[in-house]
Amino acid sequence: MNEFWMPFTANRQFKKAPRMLTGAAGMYYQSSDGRKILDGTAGLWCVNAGHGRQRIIEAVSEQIATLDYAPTFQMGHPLPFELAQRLAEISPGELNKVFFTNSGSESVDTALKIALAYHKVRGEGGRTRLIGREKGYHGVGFGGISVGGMSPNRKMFGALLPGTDHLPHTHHLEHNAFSRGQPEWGAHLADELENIVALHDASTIAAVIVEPVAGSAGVLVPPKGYLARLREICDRHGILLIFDEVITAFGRTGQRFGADTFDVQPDLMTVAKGLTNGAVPMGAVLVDRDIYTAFMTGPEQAVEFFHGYTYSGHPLAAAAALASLAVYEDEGLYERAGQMAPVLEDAVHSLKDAPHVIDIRNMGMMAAIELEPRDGQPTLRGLEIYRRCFEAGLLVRTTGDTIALTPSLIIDENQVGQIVDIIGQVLQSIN
Ligand code: PXG
Repeated sequence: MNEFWMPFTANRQFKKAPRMLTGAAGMYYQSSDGRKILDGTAGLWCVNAGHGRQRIIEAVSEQIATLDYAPTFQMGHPLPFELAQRLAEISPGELNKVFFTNSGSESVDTALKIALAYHKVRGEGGRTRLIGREKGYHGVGFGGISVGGMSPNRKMFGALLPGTDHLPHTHHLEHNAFSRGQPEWGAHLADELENIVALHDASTIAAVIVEPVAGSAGVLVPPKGYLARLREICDRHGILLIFDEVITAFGRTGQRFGADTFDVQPDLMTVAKGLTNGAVPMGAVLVDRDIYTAFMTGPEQAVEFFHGYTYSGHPLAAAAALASLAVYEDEGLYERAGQMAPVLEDAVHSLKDAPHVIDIRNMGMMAAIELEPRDGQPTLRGLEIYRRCFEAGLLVRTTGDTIALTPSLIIDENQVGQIVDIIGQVLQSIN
């Protein structure tokens, strides 16, 4: 029990009272004490089609028996080519070149490197600055934490990447509390990018990276018009716009991608999580065709981009991804997410008058309930709710004193009702 150094976990506390999951099917986990736990978080925002999907199990099982591993450096095997083509078909706009990674963090660092190298190959090597946003989460690589805006994830790790800057976040309860969907207030916060450009000069800025909906920070939905304004400013100054869709891709916003829902086209998009329904680690960067083309110069035998992972395009991951995408499409799960979104919205907003609630927000199949922190003890109320919900048979995420709900897209109305009932009861029962 003591040997596993658990990620993002209070290790000592957990090991005193472990919460162990031993099985999963559909919308439910099984816990080691034999209880059925309703999964309100799709694992960690990744099991979009629910657990234990037969088609994915079969695809991965067949693949491991056929070709367990093959390199993609100077060598190939069919599945990542097939998967890249599939992703190109469904991706918005011209995001039809695909670089494979093994996680969201690797996707982010890969996207940032593509952005820097893109400017370099075009003779604009002075564009080295990377702009993120306060409260942003872009994984835990050095690139991702440098553009990220979660201070606990940054402050222990030295100087980070030089030349980063951050947009202000958009979370202001005095203006946008209890918004249903996109807040009316806040598009002007995108204009801060103009100030950052004025400060550093456009010729030094390579890219801006944002989550269309900030997930880890507790479902911060972009104000109406905000993302379009970021796009305009980036265009005006030759800056690439990266959407980190590790959470928002594959149905989470009520359509395939956040870029579809918000109708704003990024130059690069990072994905992971739902790409394989969480079954095998895999990430990808979807890249605009023109960016890829800019690299395809020089002698044909020369490597164009010195980057990649042993497991880029891993056969098992690619098999899982192809099967997952097929499940999403064939079962109409993107449409279903769009249809269930108002159900989730109404359900969570019914908790408006529950004790401690200071904000409720939602977008697609994501919702958050923010609570007043206890005096002098921030996060403790959130932690207690997390524990109580688990005891009551419901898995939620809490980030600080915010409860995040991100169920699989297969959830039904009854289960949405159960989630909200349990949370309502727990809120009544704690101080
Ligand atoms: N970008 C975004 C937008 C993410 O949400 C990552 C990158 C990194 O992905 P990997 O696969 O390297 O973990 C993420 C990950 C939570 C939570 O509940 C969120 C994430 C991971 C774990 C927990 O807030 N997001």
